[in-house]
Amino acid sequence: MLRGCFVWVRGLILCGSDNLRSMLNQTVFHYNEEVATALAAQRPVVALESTVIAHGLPRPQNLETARRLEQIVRAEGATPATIAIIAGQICVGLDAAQLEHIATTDDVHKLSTRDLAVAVARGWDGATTVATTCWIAERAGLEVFATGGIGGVHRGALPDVSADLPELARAKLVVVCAGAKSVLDLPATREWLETHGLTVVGYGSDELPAFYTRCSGLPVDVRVESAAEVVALVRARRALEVAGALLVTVPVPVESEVPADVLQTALYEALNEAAQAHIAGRDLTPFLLARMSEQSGGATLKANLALLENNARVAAQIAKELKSNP
Ligand code: PSU
Ligand code: MN
Repeated sequence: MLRGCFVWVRGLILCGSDNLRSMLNQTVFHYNEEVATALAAQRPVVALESTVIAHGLPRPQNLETARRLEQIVRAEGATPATIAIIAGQICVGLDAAQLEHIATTDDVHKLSTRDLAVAVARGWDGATTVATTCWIAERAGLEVFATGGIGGVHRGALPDVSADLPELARAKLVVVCAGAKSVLDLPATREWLETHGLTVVGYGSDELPAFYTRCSGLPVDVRVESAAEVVALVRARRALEVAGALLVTVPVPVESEVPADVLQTALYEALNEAAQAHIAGRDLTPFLLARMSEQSGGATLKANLALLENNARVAAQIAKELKSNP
């Protein structure tokens, strides 16, 4: 079950830093066959994260969603690469048993940037956050990554800033998300993105979406209406060698949006409970998401599933457009 498929997707005739990169790929990353074949053939691939599966969604919806996201990417004509660490191996693309393992096993670690080398050294099983998925996807030769909502600056006195943000500032990927989670301090998160030079794209939107809702009152940097327009931005960024991820933010589909009053009540209840129970660090985000789902009678969960599916679809369309129009 743990056998990765050791297929080297980089060309053999490489020189200089490409050669080093290739050696790193060969020893560190384990591609499943579907992903290796797609990369070798220059076909579009979409990276998917696994923390949302292991820690962000309840069972059994988590495994169903993991499988559905992969199917949506395939239906759009791209290849899904769900990323996780299995027994200390960095897996780019999981087989059915590995996906089930990540979704149904209790001691799967939530791995952010600081944990990655520890997980490899200790042979852990771990789910990758946006931060670690970015780190891996970029080095594995992927260009597009779909997630739900990125981490950001949390509310409260302690400056709790998700490692997602600095990793996004370093990556060169296209990251498709529904904005930052409403549990966060959204204005502070927006400022952080601006300070670090991350371009925020609104996909059919003038405002940064707020995950469960379509609007935040905060502006995006540029609005686009199509995957082709995103690709035009990617090409300009590559020509200019601009660093940082291109953050493509897609509002949750309107029929799945959580009404503002339901959201406010659920959010404040969840934040209060987290403060009283001294929930902090890596446990905070999963706690808030789970409590809000209970408080809202499942409305936030429904929105979460809908936006994940929507983002996977948009990411696959962008990945396809990038390959069809090089
Ligand atoms: N968005 C979701 N569900 C999630 C997450 C984001 O809809 O579970 C996860 C992502 O993996 C993200 C992480 O990287 O939460 C951020 O956690 P933290 O705030 O602890 O950095
Ligand atoms: Mn944190």
